[in-house]
Amino acid sequence: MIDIVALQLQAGSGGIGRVSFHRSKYILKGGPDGGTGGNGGSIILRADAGQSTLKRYSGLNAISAEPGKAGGAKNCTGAAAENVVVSVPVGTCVWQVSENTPAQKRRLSIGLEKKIPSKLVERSQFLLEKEGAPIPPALQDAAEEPNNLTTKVLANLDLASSGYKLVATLSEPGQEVIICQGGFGGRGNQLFKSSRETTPLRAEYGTPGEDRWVILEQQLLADVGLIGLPNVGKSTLLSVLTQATPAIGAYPFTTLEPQLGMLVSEDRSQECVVADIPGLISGASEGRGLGLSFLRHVRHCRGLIYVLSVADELLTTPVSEQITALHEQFSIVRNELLAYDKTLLDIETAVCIAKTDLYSEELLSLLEKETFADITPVLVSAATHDNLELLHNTCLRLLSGG
Ligand SMILES: Nc1nc2c(ncn2[C@@H]2O[C@H](COP(=O)(O)OP(=O)(O)OP(=O)(O)O)[C@@H](O)[C@H]2O)c(=O)[nH]1
Ligand SMILES: [Mg+2]
Repeated sequence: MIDIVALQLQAGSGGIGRVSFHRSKYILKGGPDGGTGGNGGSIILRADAGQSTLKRYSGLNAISAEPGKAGGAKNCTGAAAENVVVSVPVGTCVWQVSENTPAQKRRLSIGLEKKIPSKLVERSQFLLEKEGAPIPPALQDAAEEPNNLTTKVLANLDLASSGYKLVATLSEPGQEVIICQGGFGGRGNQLFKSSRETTPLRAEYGTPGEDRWVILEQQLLADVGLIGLPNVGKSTLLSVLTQATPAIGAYPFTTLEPQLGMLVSEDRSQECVVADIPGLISGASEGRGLGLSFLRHVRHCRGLIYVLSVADELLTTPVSEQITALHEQFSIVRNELLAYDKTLLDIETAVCIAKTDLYSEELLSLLEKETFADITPVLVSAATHDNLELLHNTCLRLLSGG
């Protein structure tokens, strides 16, 4: 799943203003008639309910809109360029890495929802020695290119503490953000005519388009996340709680990407999106196993369910060891969450002990009295569906805020 990409977004600059003078059969040198350039195309991000991933933007480095056309003679205004609409999945966050000067000016003065009016935009002029002389090139103003945003770095990036700015969140279908506004067309020499300046040889450059490097991050919009060590039975629980059909395997790291399923209350009045998160291991915060990049997705969950189970090889050991192992699992997962982002510990939590069909009566009766950080665990078997309804209700309880 491609859920994070870095891209340069470049709006088009405005078309250059024209220096020209009216010519006709009987008038050799008429008044100035250089037209204004057209506006550059803007880049608009739009949340599209039909878009499920950011995959189409992976491997792309830049998306640009065209510049406006130059102004023409005879007071012709250059054509404006088309806007470019970039469709992203609902739930996409836009983090800014760098921006050029016009991009910064609008962001700080107007915000990205609105366009900056032309009167607030700085313009620069050029002066020709004579009509038809070459136009000196305009100064360039580009956003600084980041040099460290490889796919691997992106996958493990903790955006919240990266220093990048969250500039927009597209959470509603159809929501739009003008992420880069196109430049304005430069005025032609016709507009500089005055009683003192009857033959102006000056006109304006088009203003530069906004240029931004951004990271687009797709948030999985899950209500409840299932977290735990590899192989504890998270995907199996998702498959029995919801209609989802995740891969299930008798080995660690079967799940490589978060999976979602929809759980519906019996009276169909409530829906809860449950996410099965790949297994965490001790040291995941230092990049071991699959790392912790997936925890990015649980940050917005209403509730987290820690899934614990006794590993097959411990099923024949004394029950006290089994219980100790469960407590160890709980603290490993908790410590990894803490290392990733301590605010994850503020999310409403439940504990589920899975695979109870495999356990001895003795273990089960002791587990009934056990608590994990003061939380009474729900004892469940996905194989026999024992207590499944209780877990089902736990998800709905977390959804409605505990
Ligand atoms: N007997 C029994 N086996 C179970 C139960 N739940 C899961 N298992 C088995 O446990 C193994 C791991 O299950 P998964 O659901 O893939 O575990 P996971 O936590 O998603 O694992 P990762 O994706 O690797 O993190 C599989 O062989 C399952 O068949 C259960 O309730 N009873
Ligand atoms: Mg799994």
